[in-house]
Amino acid sequence: MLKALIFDVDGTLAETERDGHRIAFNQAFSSVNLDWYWSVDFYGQLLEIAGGKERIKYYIFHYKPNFIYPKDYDNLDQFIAYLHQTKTKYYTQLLTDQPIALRPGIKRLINEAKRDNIRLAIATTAAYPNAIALLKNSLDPEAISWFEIIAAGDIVAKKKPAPDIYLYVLEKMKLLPEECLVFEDSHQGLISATKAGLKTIITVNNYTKNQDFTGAFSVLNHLGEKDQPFSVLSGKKFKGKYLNLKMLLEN
Ligand code: XBP
Ligand code: MG
Repeated sequence: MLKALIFDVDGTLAETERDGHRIAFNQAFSSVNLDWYWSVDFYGQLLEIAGGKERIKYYIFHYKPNFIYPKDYDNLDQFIAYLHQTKTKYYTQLLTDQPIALRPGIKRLINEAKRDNIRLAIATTAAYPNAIALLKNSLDPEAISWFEIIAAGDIVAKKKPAPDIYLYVLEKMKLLPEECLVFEDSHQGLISATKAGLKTIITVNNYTKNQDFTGAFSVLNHLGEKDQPFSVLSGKKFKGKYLNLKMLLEN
C-alpha cells in the first residue's frame, strides 16, 4: 500500500541545474578570480558527478590538474568547501530574486498527496539550504513543513548513486520500500532509489533524456497537467493527460 511519495529536487521538482546551479557555480568562480566557466553543454557532462563539492573536485582533477589552491587555505578540500559555500549563497539568492518554476504537475501532485494524507519526503544530493530555497520560493513559503523529512547533501556519507540518502529517509520515516514511490529525473537518482529497493517514476529533462532508465517503473516527459498532457516514454503506460494520486494508488 502506498504511504509516501519521495521527491528528488534538482531536475525533478524544477529545472534548476542549467539556469540555477550552473550560474551560481560560475558566479562563485568569478568571485575568487578564477577564469573557470561551465557552459550549458559542459555542465551536462559534469552532472555525472553528484554533489557540488564533489563536482568541483572532479573538475579540478580532470580539467585543472595544475591548479594550486590559495595559500590562505590548509588544503584543497577546505578551499572547495569555501567555494561551494559561496556558490550556495549565489544560488539561494538567485532563487529568491528569480524563482525557477516547478515542473508541470509537481505542485498539483504534492497537494493531492497532502489532501489524502500521503506522507511526503525529499531526498536530494544538493545542499540543504538549496533544497529549502527552492521549496520556499517555488512551491510555497510554508512548503518545508509539508515534508516529514528533507534529506539533503552531506547528511549521508555517500551521495547518489549510492542508496544511502533513500535508506536514510526510509529509516527516519519507519517505512518499507514497498510503501513508497520515488520521483527522479536522472540515471544516478534511479540507481540510488533502486538500490534502496524503491519503485521509481522518472520525469526526464534535457540533461537526462538520453540516459538509461532500465528498471524504472515508468519514464515520462513530465507529470502533466490538464492543459499540458504528459507522454509515457517507457515502462508503465499511464493513461490520461496527467499523473494523479489515484493512478498511483491503483498501481
Ligand atoms: C543534484 C545534484 C546537486 C546539484 C548542486 O542533486 O547533484 O549537486 O547539482 O547542488 P538532486 P549542490 O538531483 O539529487 O537534487 O551544489 O548543493 O550540491
Ligand atoms: Mg535530480
